[in-house]
Amino acid sequence: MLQNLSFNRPSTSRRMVQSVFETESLESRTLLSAVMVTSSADSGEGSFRDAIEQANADSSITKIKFKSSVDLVNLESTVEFTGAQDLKIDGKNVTLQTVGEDIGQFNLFESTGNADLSLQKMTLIGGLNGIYVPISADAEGTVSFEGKNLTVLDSDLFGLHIADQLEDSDASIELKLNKSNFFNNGIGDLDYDGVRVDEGGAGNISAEIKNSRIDGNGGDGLELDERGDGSVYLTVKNSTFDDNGFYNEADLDDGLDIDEAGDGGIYASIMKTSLSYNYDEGLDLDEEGEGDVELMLKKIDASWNNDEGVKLDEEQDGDVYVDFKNVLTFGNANEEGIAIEEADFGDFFAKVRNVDASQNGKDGIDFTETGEGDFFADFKKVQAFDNAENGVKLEEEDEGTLNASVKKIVSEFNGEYGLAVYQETVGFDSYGLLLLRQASLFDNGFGDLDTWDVYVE
Ligand SMILES: [Ca+2]
Ligand SMILES: [Ca+2]
Ligand SMILES: [Ca+2]
Ligand SMILES: [Ca+2]
Repeated sequence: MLQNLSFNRPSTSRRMVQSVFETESLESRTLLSAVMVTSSADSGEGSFRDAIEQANADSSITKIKFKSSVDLVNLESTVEFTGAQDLKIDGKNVTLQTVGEDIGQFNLFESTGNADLSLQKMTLIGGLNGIYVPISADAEGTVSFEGKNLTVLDSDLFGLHIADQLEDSDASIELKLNKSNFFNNGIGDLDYDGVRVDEGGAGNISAEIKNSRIDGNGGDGLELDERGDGSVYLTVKNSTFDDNGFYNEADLDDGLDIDEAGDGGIYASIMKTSLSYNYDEGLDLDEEGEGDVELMLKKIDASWNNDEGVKLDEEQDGDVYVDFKNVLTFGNANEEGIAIEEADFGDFFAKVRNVDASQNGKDGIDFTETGEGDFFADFKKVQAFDNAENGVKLEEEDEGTLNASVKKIVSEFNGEYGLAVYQETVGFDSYGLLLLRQASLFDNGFGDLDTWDVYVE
């Protein structure tokens, strides 16, 4: 059943009204921009499948809306949107699911025409992938996916997979999630995540995650994998990436994992977010090839992970800038609370305010700059209690110098040093400098302060 819903949009309706007056014999077909789903059946008139088939055949259809009485659809095969036009689906809180022998057998929804998609008020349960968006070679510009009040549960493989490494298109990928949930996906095989974006060829990944829960998935909660030219831009606010990575003991996974390779950097800003109880790292950033990393963390809890709470590796040309404020990283069992390494050419700038890194399996905080380049560390109000190794370790290696300011640090009862600050002097390097103020360093196993080639002021 087709219904004209265009009149919900004032600008369109004005145009429509005008055109009705202008051309009295207007064909009804030109008014069909939306289709209503009125049937809970898998297929046939009024079904979701029928609505998508109409959109596949008619690129003027850009909206599909469920009638609110349609609240549960048992799908018997994949619903595939092949159109290239923008498509907005308003599920009105519908659940699309598999039952019986169909559970985990096919993708619930696929979009194969490089369309910009917006899905809202929908729950998808028990697919092979919940939502699969393969990008083809001819995609250009930006392919966007927006989920609002979107929930994907119990997928064998990915909850949501946007795949641009199949044909490495020139297009960028944009992902926006708001009030969305991805739970218990990746339960049928190794290394399948709640949400995965694979970006290949030219183009960036831009992702904005707000008010969302990406918890309890077998692989990573969210993985952004960017290859070739292009960067990763990520904003996260008020979300959780907890309890992910349990599927395989030999290959445990993270809360939030970003891998960036080739030219381009990682620019991530994460606020009011939990990255805890994951089986590998809470937050894991790897940047290879040319490019910088800028990481801003504010009001973050990255605790009780098996490995690091926060881990960042920058491996080749490029700098690292981190700005951390109000970060708790506690009880990460086998590794550091926060571990960052800047390698090869490039500098490392670290501003740290009000961070508590305690009871971790190695150091509380371990920042290392290696290869050519300098290290600037500005720490204020840091607590590090009872870590198995050092409370805080700052290390500059190879060419370059260290310039550190550490104020109001409380670092006690750690297994090795309370504060360890090291520079390796090479060639004409001068000694490093540590400005230390209001430090409370007591009862650390190897000693309270240890330095090499650093003047302490
Ligand atoms: Ca691309
Ligand atoms: Ca890249
Ligand atoms: Ca570097
Ligand atoms: Ca250096």
